[in-house]
Amino acid sequence: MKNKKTKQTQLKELINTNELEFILEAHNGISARLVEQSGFKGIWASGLALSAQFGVRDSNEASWTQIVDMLEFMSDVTSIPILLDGDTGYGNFNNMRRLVRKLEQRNIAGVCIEDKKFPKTNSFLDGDRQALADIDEFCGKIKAGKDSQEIDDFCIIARVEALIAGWEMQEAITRAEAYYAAGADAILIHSKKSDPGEILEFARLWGNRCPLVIVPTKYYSTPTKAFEEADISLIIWANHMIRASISAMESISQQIFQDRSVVDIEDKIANINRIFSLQGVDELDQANKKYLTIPSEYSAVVLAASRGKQLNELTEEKPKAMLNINGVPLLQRLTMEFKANGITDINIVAGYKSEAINIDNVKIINNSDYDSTNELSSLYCAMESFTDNMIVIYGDLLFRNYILRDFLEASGDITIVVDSAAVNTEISGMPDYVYCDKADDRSLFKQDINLVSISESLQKPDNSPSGRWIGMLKVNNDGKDILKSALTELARHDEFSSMTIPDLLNHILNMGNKIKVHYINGHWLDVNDLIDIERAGNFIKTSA
Ligand code: SPV
Ligand code: MG
Repeated sequence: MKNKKTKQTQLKELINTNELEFILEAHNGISARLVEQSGFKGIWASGLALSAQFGVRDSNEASWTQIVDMLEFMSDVTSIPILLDGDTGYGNFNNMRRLVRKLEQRNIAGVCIEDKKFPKTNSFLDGDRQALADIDEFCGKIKAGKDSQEIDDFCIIARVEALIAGWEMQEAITRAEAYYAAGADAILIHSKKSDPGEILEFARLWGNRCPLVIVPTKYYSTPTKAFEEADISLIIWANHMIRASISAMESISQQIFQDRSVVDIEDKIANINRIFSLQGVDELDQANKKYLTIPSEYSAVVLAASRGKQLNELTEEKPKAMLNINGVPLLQRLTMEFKANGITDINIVAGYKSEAINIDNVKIINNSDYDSTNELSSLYCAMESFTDNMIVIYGDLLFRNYILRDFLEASGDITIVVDSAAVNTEISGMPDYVYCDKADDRSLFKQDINLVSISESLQKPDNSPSGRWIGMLKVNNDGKDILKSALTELARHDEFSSMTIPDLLNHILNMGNKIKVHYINGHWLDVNDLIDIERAGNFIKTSA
């Protein structure tokens, strides 16, 4: 679980515990994450490392806003506090005030400033020649920083560079006292010596007046126990992540260059999934599931097993669904329509002259008993391919593209498309009259309409139907299971071989399920006879 304390409080506590604590350098988002994952309780945003990763010198060549921008990335991906190596505060007291406010806004826990002059250079470069800041001026900077902070626990650490610049121990103590009196939360005493002598001496003289922070870069071989015994509060491992990355990148880049191949380095470097995990890809996956409405993936089952006898010699060599309308087979148009709507899992139940169906990227399911069976048997053959979101459609259907697009968005477990304008129009095939609980009021708003029954003939002359089913239905959510169980049940029926989809729909209703109706007004046709072919040709010309 994430630490609930603010990052500022975490840092403050880290500095003030009686235990010796450690923070490690990081210089960008990914290194910051790695530091946290290793178990560190804090991050040192090193000026040396940050400027190095930009490829510039540690001499205030990177602007302070560039540094702060990087800190924002580092802070966003971590939950442990970041202590910024703020060099000299990037100017005078006024720059320091602004820095503190900007750091707080980016949730940085504290800043360490050193008593040198702007622009500073790294302490390990020409240390002796580095001019120290005037004590009073530096105290003013500390006070200004403390006065401008709005978060109580934001830490300002004063770094004493007297020993680096070649001054006596007394100068270091004098400065530390002044900085502490000015409000510093801790003193960082720095040394460039390879033994810890002067640091341990300083600690002894300081006598725990306030927390002491050290950077054992040069005197790294000192056993940690010695620092513990000297009552040091915080150790900064100040540059080890950037150095580790330089070594790794250097050797890998040289090897790739020499080998002219990456085969031998593949196992030596992090794999791509490791990058994804450090970037938090899993969190985005979870968030996608929570917040993004991903359109359901639909499949389609197209019933195309029949010959279409009324079309005589036109269907001698191919099934009706392969009839060319203005040069393109009906099934081809249908698959194009599906693909335009993102439906790529297309299952065509073929029967008569199935070998003539030469459509790319579709699955052909054979109903070998097509001659002696009807629609439900074909649908039954496709049962293995049923998916949770699925369109079932006749293969001889032509419709304007908005019809499928809108239908896919309609809600309901099982939904059918009903043309409310086609009640009285002359039709060639089965009329499939639909009776609904509400007539189509043709409003622009979505209506909640339920199917009451569907029949091939007018039920009662005075009970006019609400429309005609066009031969398109879909299932969502539980709809697939309902459809499957109804189909399985009817398959045991003696008359199953002669049953149609309307028989199935009525059975589903009789089982106590609801079927929703999506009304349209024209803009479709099916092809049953020669007149239909002419109408279809015109339909395509006018819909284009
Ligand atoms: C840094 O990490 O940038 C520091 C520590 O300031 S040192 O490089 O030792 O000066
Ligand atoms: Mg630095």
